[in-house]
Amino acid sequence: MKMKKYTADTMVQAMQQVRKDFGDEAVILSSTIVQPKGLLGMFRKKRVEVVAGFDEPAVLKESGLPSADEMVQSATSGPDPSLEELKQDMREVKLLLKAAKKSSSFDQYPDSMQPLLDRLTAQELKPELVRTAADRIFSRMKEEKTDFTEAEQRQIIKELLKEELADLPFGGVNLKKKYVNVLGPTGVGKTTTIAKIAARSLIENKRKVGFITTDTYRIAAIEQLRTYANLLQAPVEVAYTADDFRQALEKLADKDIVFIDTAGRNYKELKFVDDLKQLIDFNLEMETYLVLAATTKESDMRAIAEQFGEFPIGQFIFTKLDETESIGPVYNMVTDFQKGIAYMTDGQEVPEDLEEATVGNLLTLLLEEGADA
Ligand SMILES: Nc1nc2c(ncn2[C@@H]2O[C@H](COP(=O)(O)OP(=O)(O)O)[C@@H](O)[C@H]2O)c(=O)[nH]1
Ligand SMILES: [Mg+2]
Repeated sequence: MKMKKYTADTMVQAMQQVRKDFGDEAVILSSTIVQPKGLLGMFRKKRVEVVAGFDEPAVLKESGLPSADEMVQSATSGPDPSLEELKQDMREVKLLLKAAKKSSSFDQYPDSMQPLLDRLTAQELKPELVRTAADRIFSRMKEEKTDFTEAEQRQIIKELLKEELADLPFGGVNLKKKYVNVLGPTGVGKTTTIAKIAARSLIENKRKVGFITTDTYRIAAIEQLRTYANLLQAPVEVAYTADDFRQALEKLADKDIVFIDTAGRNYKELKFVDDLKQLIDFNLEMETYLVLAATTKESDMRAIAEQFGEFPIGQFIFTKLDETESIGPVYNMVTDFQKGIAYMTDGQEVPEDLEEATVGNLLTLLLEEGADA
């Protein structure tokens, strides 16, 4: 077997050289990322080292990995390596292959950046954004000719992510609009969340609160809202029709803030969109929130947000942050749909488990929560 070592900037370039010399039949025996040595080595590009071979027996082609026995027979030049040595090499090759499969595509950045990049990837932040962040950190390091601690790197990412959120509204009810309306799929926590917000408005802001529910599909849903409202000694009006809704508005005329609960329906169906538009007067001075559970798959959240595109959604509310480790999708939704967050909730306790959203607390969750540095 002929073997040759290649060094190149990227794996693709290395493979091109291999193919030029050996054609498509070449076997890659090992591939290693080489970090240039020395203090400033980290600022130099990493190189890829590939050992390729050709003229292997058929068995090898099938297995995809060179077998030690075959290699002993085919190693024609130089002193014969012992079987043990070859077996050891084989194990290393296997480990390398495994590592190559697992490693992120962020190999070109210094080792000191890997923990943070791993975290952002684990958070399921968009890969393009992680790469932009990585480039920014790395170019600052090069400018200042110094390595940064993880805390310093986090600061740079924070600035970047903050810029992306700069123009979006964050924070909860401003108490200027009388009506607060929550939309969203079933079970995400709409009813629980308005109970929490209402309790805060009553207890902290001393506002007179009332409720209207249009979720009349299940008796239990009305009872659930009544239970919370009773605790707050606040009235609940049930609206089955647009007329009921208008009457409810009149009955609650003396309230400072009125919370409107809705049923989760499939708003891809135009009929439900129309029903809700008929029922609720969206021209009122109203804040309309789309409630999403942070536990929902990002692709499903997107589909839901699109479904609700017919409604004048001002901000998102994200619930169930206590039940997920990855906050990236929350961030991705905010930037992609260009909507800020009013509240985030992290538990079932009313009214405790509710937090007004700020850019700061979103970024803390994303970058710092649970981090050991
Ligand atoms: N773990 C967790 N559960 C929540 C949270 N918010 C709501 N829930 C629970 O989710 C379930 C559905 O809530 P509900 O308010 O009835 O959802 P709705 O159908 O959208 O009105 C209930 O068991 C709530 O206690 C949250 O932030 N964290
Ligand atoms: Mg409900």
